[in-house]
Amino acid sequence: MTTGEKCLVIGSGISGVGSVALLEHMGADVTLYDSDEALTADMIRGKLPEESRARCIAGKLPQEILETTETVVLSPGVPTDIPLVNALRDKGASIIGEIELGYREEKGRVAAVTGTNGKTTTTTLLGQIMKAHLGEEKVFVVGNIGNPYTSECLKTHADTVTVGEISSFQLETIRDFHPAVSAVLNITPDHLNRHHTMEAYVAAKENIALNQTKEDICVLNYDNEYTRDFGKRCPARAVYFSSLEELEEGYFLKGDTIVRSFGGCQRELLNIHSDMNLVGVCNVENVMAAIAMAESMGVPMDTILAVIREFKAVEHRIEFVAAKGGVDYYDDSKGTNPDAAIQGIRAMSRPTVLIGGGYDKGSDYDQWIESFGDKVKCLVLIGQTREKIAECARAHGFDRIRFADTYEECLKLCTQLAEEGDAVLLSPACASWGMFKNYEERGDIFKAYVRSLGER
Ligand code: UMA
Repeated sequence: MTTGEKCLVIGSGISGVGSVALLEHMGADVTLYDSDEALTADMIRGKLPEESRARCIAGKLPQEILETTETVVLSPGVPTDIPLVNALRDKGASIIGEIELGYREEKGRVAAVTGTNGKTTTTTLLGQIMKAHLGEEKVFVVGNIGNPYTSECLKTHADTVTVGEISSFQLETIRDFHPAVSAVLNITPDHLNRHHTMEAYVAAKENIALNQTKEDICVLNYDNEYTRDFGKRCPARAVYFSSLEELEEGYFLKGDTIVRSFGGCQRELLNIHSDMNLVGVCNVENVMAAIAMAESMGVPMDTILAVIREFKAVEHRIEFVAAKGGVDYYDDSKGTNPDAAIQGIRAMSRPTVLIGGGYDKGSDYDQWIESFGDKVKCLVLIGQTREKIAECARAHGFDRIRFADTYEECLKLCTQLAEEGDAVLLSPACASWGMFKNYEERGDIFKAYVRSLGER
């Protein structure tokens, strides 16, 4: 980045705001643009610190900016193939994402987690392990988890570790981003309206290892066909984990025990019931990935295991909320795609009233419906996808379906339908967009409702 370089940041969410501050620190001439017609330049300016001198533009981008921009920083939510981005690319502008920009100021080591599901839990756990090892002030947890990399990268130095949750959106626009250890937890269909094809989605995920070499580690799920296959082509040294098979080299689940096996030497690490507070096979996999990553970052096993024993579920991820009137309520609002929602159902051990539906990401719901088995006693549907899901459910012979027009109505209906001994699970298999600001808001409203319920 040269002083006075003309930079255009697209998107005035938290990534855009972080990018503007970093670019100004680097001496760039910055424009912050947001295509949302409902915003005004003043509203965008209001998101920036007072000292910012960035130009703010809402709605349509003036031709002059299009012509003169040298570097474009895309927020994750901005597709890389929209006409505006294509036009900027055609004019010769360099296009990067917010993660790449943050990485340019990185001075320490980086551990990066991607995957369709489990990213937040694994990133949070790994962050806590690294903090237990190095001290709070030497670890930064950034990325899709909700903390922009650009807001933290200037604090890094040779002894720090940055743990990043990196989405496929963010991986589309990296260039030099180079983690010492990466992980691809699993890949199942998601975000196909953005990536268009499964091939493009997989390629974006695999970008996490783009700049890695055999000196680096890439932790992969042996049970997922995409990630197992990637191990054969991955530029880093692949380290596998499996919840289904005993591995000669790697980490695996044997009965109720997580085992580490390398060089012909096996060690039993922990019992998944007595040593873990998390439920579900997906969490066993997340824990194995975090162990593998932490070990390769030089953390002693005793430290790793001590943190895992204390670690509680991440908010909104198969999170136990409360038992009311003999009904257990779980918030899995982060179950924003069918595969994540399947993990939610698998983790239930009671007849379950399930809340589904939301924003349409172009997902197929067949496997999710098939995973209901006898466990789901009723499916309560809300949002844009409700008819599509209901049609799919009926095609699979599942017709215990109820519709709700509002979220409030949906929550009340679930309480009426659930009997003592049942569970109510919010695990919608869809994004929250359109009805809520984000999945956190959807989960928070659910939890507030549950906590307000009396013991009937
Ligand atoms: N915008 C444009 N032009 C466009 C599209 C969007 O100007 O073509 C504008 C919107 O009007 C809006 C702004 O961009 O004002 C929003 O930017 P953004 O969607 O990138 O949102 P941020 O607030 O910057 O949050 C992003 C991530 N959002 C997305 O990927 C959609 C956050 O992940 C992430 O926590 C944050 O950066 C920090 O890294 C959220 C997410 O939903 C949690 N992620 C997806 C997921 O987990 O499934 C990938």
